[in-house]
Amino acid sequence: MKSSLQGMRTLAAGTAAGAMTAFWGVQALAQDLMGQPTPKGIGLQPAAAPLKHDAIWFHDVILMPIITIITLFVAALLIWVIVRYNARANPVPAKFSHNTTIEVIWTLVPVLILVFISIFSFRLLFAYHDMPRPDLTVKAVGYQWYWGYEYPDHEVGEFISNMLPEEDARAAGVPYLLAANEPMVVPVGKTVRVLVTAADVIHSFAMPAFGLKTDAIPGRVNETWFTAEKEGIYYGQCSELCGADHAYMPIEIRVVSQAEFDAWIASKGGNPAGLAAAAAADAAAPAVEAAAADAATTEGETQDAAATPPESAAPVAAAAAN
Ligand SMILES: [Cu+2]
Repeated sequence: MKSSLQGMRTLAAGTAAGAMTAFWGVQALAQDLMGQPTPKGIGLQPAAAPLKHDAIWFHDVILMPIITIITLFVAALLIWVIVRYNARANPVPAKFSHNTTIEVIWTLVPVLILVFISIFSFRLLFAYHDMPRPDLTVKAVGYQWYWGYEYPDHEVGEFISNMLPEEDARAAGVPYLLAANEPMVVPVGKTVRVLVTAADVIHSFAMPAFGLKTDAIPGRVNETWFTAEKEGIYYGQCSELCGADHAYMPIEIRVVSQAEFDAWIASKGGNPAGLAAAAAADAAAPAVEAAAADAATTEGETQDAAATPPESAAPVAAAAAN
């Protein structure tokens, strides 16, 4: 009995040591790639945006220690019960079935652990909602099975981003299944507001290096944001099962310098002035709308206004038609 237990202990110690070596060995071997998954990697992708730093901190500093302690504690309890209270070691079991103190403890302690986690969890959630003033907006539309990107501030209409075919990806030395023929391009260090929606079924816009995962829902616009810290190529994928080619609609984001971004916008036939131009247009638009609204209210009943457009609004309507 004693020798078999000792054998088990040695085996357990050996297994644990082996597992730890494998764990740290993999950690040491795998130099995590920026913006894409690493073969044999087990950690989160390295962060390239503020939200991801916060998410990694929450995972590594708050969640993992709690998970580890609870797992070890429960495993130790199980082993203790198996060894100490089996039929041979404890032939006459106790007859009690309640213990108020322990019941209060095992109700309260998990509640307190969850409250503790929620403090940091909510902080992270609020950080996601607390978008700084965006420097540019990109609209991402999910389709079966590709993405469409539009730059409304820069007057770049929607263009389609498909997965790069295998031969092209191999020839270009980029990861097949992750690389796209038309990437989303954004300037480094600028806050990008991403408006996410879909045209057919639910998709999900996910970019691990930026800590993003936002559902793309038909008829709804979800909003998320990132500020890319480093130039480079970042890969993500649709993260909602959306049909047969769900695995073949990657997301590629290229983070480039402002000058390169402006050149890219120009090559797409857009206006590199971007938000400034859009703000000027916005400033002009409300004046026209207000004039039309004023005219409608002075006309009296809305039905009349709808039936016969007021004279002052007529030129606006005519201009819009032209
Ligand atoms: Cu999808």
